[in-house]
Amino acid sequence: MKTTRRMAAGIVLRRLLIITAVLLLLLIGKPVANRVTFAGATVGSFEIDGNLTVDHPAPPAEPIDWNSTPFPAALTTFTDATGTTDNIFGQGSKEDDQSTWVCTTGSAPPKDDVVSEISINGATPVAGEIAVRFFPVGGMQKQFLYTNWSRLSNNGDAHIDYEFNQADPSTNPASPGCPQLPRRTPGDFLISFDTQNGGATITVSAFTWNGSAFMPLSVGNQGLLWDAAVNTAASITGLTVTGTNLFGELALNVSDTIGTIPCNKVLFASMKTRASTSLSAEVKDRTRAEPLNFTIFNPAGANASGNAFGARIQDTLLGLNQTLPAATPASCTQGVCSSQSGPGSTSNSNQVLNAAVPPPGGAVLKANVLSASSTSTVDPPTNTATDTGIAESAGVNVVGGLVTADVVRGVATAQASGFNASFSSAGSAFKNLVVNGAPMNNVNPTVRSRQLCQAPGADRVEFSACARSSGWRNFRRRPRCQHDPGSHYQLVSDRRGD
Ligand SMILES: [Ca+2]
Ligand SMILES: [Ca+2]
Ligand SMILES: [Ca+2]
Repeated sequence: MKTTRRMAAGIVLRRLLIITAVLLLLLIGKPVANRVTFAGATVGSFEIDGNLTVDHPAPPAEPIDWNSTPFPAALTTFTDATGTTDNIFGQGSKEDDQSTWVCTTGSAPPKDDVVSEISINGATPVAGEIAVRFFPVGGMQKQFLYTNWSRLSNNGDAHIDYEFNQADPSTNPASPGCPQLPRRTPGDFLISFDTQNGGATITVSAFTWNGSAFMPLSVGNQGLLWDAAVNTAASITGLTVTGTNLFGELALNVSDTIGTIPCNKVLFASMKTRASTSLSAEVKDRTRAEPLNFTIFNPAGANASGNAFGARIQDTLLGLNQTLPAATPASCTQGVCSSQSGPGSTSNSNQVLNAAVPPPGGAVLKANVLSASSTSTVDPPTNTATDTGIAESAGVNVVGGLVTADVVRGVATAQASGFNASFSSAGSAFKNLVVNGAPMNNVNPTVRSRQLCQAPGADRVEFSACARSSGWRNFRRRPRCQHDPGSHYQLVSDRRGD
């Protein structure tokens, strides 16, 4: 042949999903309607009463407690073990001197052993929580921090720390013996919860690290700028154990005490216990350091969108550029599209029977059915935005038998909350796939799976499944975007010859 002929025939199945969840912090809150329905102490419209239950008829939603549903504040949770597998500090580790820290495993003293005993509305128990939100006080938005803890034994007072560090432990460890926790840098801060007389007296104090020592910060008056309580009833709903002074909670007006924490600030938070009130005392138990979550629950500001198509055929030689089935709705530029803003669900689907490209004959692509659907959902109970696209092709024949399949089915689900993004291709499958005359094993792709097959005759066939989704956190200032690898799922046949 005097010229090189090239035929490239295209894409049997391509799937692309983009999902974004945009959760906006509403700086202008509504006035609390009816606070008198709760007789106990509140700070930041949070029930500080030593239990987890909302103790007033709801609605109104305020004031809140740990089992408020939905819980209207960003939540960071900690779990912790007890017994010989517990992550603890070794002997001689002093709170105020990270050079002495040794992180090891073993049993913490029972009174200093934080344990996962807090089960919110029947969920898997946790050892402690930190929540952050803005709430109006006298018409001004103030930032509040709410925390709780649970421990193994009430045989002694509780000395619980919540430490907030700017360094990432994976790059800046606390000490050679304790790479699990972050090294302190100036501006880090510590909030301490100390009981006396079995919980009859509680002291909340705050400190900031100046580079070499913790300096005290004023937290103002109890009942006004902070309040705290332990459980005085031996049995409370949501605590998986029985006994007083095994659960504690505090609320702190951050804005008017230690200063508002910028929501775009990356902070790692951890819980620790101390042998006594003094900051030079030994530290005992510890949790993992977790990224502090600033995500605000606001499904009204979330959006889910995505699209799907059964086949896209592009062939420059023949001048083909077609997506099947056709756009639904007509404004959709890439197959079947759906989009949902705010709570609810939207779905679209379309199909084409006996597809032949180009007609007649379908030399590039023939298929009995090409169908596609896309469903977008914003779900307030789970605080997630989800798009699921499904593309199905039956009786597929590409380029005169180069690729044949009884069924090609692609399912892609992308999900984003304010903090996490995930992708799943569960449900995707090929049936009786034959490439260039060679039968291929049926393939069931999974998340981010990638398989490369070299078929006889040097034709290249690639199967891939990956996801692109984005979730946003720290919405108040500069959003930080989290990306998973992109979302497409495709079977490509590319044949070249003389
Ligand atoms: Ca309560
Ligand atoms: Ca531990
Ligand atoms: Ca523990």
